[in-house]
Amino acid sequence: MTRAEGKLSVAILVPGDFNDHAVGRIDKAFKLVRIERADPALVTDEMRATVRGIASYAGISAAMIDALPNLEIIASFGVGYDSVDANHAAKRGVMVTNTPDVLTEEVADTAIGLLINTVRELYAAEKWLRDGDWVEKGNYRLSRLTLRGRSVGIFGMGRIGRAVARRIEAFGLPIAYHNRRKVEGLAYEYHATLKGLAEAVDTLICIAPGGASTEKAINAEVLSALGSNGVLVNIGRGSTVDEAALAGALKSGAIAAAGLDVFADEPKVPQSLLDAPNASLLPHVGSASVHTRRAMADLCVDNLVAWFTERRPLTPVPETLNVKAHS
Ligand code: NAP
Ligand code: 8YV
Repeated sequence: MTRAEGKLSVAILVPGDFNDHAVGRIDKAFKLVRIERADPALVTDEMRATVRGIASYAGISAAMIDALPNLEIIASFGVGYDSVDANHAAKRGVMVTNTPDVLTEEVADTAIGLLINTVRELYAAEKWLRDGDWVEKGNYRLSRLTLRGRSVGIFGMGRIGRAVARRIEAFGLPIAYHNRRKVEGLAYEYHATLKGLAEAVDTLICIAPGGASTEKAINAEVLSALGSNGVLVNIGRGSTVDEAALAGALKSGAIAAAGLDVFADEPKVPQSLLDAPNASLLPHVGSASVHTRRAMADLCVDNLVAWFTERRPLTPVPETLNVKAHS
């Protein structure tokens, strides 16, 4: 490895839009290469010959990995990496890293904000005030729903799920959860199936990863098990919810309300959800504060620096744990 004026002679490809702080650090430490999007058709011969790392928000497909024969590492920005083909990366001997922990508390805060907004209609109440309706028409209506008396189920009791659970405990509400495996030493009630969890609670918070194993797991059957007083909050991935079934359940009253930060085809949101008065919708802002995005950017770039200076990643994803650095 050669260093010229503190810069590593390693080309890092950054597809599309990316965090400014991360771009600044990559430009300082490496040879920054920009491309409009992570599309193999846009990869030039020079990129093919020189690119050894990718830093990205967006998806990296198997074809994109194959288009870069000298690729060693994909530093994905975010803890969820369902849009990166990590199994293919592992087969090709390419390391994949993500940004766990540094966003956990921020995303848990957002989940709680979204839950309260969904149940107590804070956005609609503020709009009532701003539109002059308080003066013109009187008090905002009483919210039909309340957190009082609710029982909460967490789908995905991982790092963020546990941070959400700690906050819910402070509200005095009982907590249960569903994962594929029971978490040893965790006192909350465990359900081996998602349907079983939905039957046991009236408030379901999803913070499970996306991908094949959770695809449309929250379907009509699970929503009907949640019941007519049911509230769904999804801050995990949009792909985990059958959105057509959810819109139907919100319209028919099969569940009472939903709060969604994530959607299956972002930034597109189905009209049926936009039209639902009992849905509270956010544009994927779970981790979106300057503070937390900077910490994520630093961890993303620190992974690249550690890989190219010390030949080790800081936060590898499980699929590529055994990938070794070429010496
Ligand atoms: P984590 O610590 O890996 O937790 C994931 C949890 O989900 C684990 O407890 C896991 O347990 C469970 N799980 C995984 N696959 C499952 C399946 N098929 N069925 C049931 N449970 C399953 O991850 P984290 O740091 O908490 O992050 C979780 C997810 O949140 C990310 O992957 C990302 O998609 C999402 N996220 C969203 C935002 C946002 O802005 N909205 C921000 C950050 C993260 P088992 O392995 O035992 O099943
Ligand atoms: C980010 C996220 O919005 O970390 C995740 O999994 O969903 C969010 O924190 C996203 O990764 C930025 O592209």
